[in-house]
Amino acid sequence: DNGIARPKGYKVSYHYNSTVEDMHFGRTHPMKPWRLTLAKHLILGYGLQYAMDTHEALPASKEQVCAFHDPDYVDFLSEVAPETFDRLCQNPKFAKAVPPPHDADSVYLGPYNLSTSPGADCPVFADMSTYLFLYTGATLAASHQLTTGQSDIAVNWSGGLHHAHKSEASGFCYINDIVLSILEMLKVWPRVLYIDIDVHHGDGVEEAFQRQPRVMTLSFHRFGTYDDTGHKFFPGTGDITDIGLRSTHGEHFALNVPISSGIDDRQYNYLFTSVVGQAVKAFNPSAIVLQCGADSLGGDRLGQFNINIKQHGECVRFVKSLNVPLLLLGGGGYTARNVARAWCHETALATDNELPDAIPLDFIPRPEAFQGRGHGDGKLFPAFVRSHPNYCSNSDLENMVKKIDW
Ligand code: ZLM
Ligand code: CA
Ligand code: ZN
Repeated sequence: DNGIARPKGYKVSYHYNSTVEDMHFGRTHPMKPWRLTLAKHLILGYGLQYAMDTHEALPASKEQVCAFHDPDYVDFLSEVAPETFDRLCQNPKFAKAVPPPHDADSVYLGPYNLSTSPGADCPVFADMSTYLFLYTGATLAASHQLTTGQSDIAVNWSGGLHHAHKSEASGFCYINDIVLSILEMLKVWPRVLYIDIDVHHGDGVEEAFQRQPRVMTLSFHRFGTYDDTGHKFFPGTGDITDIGLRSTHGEHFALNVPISSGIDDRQYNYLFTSVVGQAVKAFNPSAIVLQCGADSLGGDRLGQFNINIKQHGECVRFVKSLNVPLLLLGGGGYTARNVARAWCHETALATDNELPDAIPLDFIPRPEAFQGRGHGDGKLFPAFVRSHPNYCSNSDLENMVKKIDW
């Protein structure tokens, strides 16, 4: 008996298709879908499948994806593969989407910001269409569970790809499954709150709903320039002054919390609870979508925060305590073993289970991924070495919360 139980009085559904794990963006590309394999191993190793209904996801249809995306872009995504890319680029329907040559990196960019060059953010890789339509199908199935009242919390760790635009891929994101799920929710609920704790700004979701007062978007993210290069942290948008378009009544429906590198648990918790608390009070959401990007964790390959797994989870706990239908999605996360830890812990929180710190190493296929110094010593909540100097002063954070108050 592993002590794992179903939550009392509410239902959790888990949406996933293991096929996504086998995808490769490229050998050294930071996005590693096999982080989802590690997450699955921990979730099954701890026995959390007994606490929720697990659903095998089916691919989204082209029609479903066209609810937000441009139909030509969707055609391109459904047909593209490394072998078909050059031929598709010759098709006049797609030729118009080719951007001017990009000089920042010496990477050739094709239509829709896609590229077969391995150095690109959004490469064309083998079986890419399968991957895209599956993570989207899982998010749509999860939101369907919520809108039909069959689940109170629905989870898809393979989704949460917040940078994709209507007719352009961006920042490892091709189909914006978040926008598609919110559009479904708007069919049954008056107001949807979107919260994004990925270390990057949730620009694609914010942009899609800038004229929709029934959706409030709120992103916490690293903002500013790198010390060494002076380049902007991706995507460069989401300053505190970015509040979306104002309605005729003067209200605004986008909130952004730009953060410097090195923020610690206590500071992040202060920002999150203050700002989310205010947003919920003012907006009174009927449902919430929480993008749980794990690149905000300390030790992430791309992120620059010092957040521990417990604090990342506290954001989920806080949002769950608001007791409205909740969609939990993944997103970024580039140190695979920690992504797996965070999303396993958050699956436990969703189902009201508390997990022991000692990972059940005998019950997982690849225990070495979580063992040894530097890999977290077999613990679910290892202490991260504080890897980034903290540039966040308490007074700056307090002033930011005051500015956001309305
Ligand atoms: N170059 N390879 C977060 C999306 C972050 C834009 C600078 C491409 C990388 C990165 C790609 C193998 C989410 C930018 C970067 C290099 C223009 C970003 C391929 C390393 C590699 O080694 C790499 C050769 C690659 C990409 C690093 N790209 C780091 N940061 C960002 C996008 C997505 O977490 O928010 C949600 C899933 N892109 O900074 C450049 C400006 C492209
Ligand atoms: Ca964010
Ligand atoms: Zn990110």
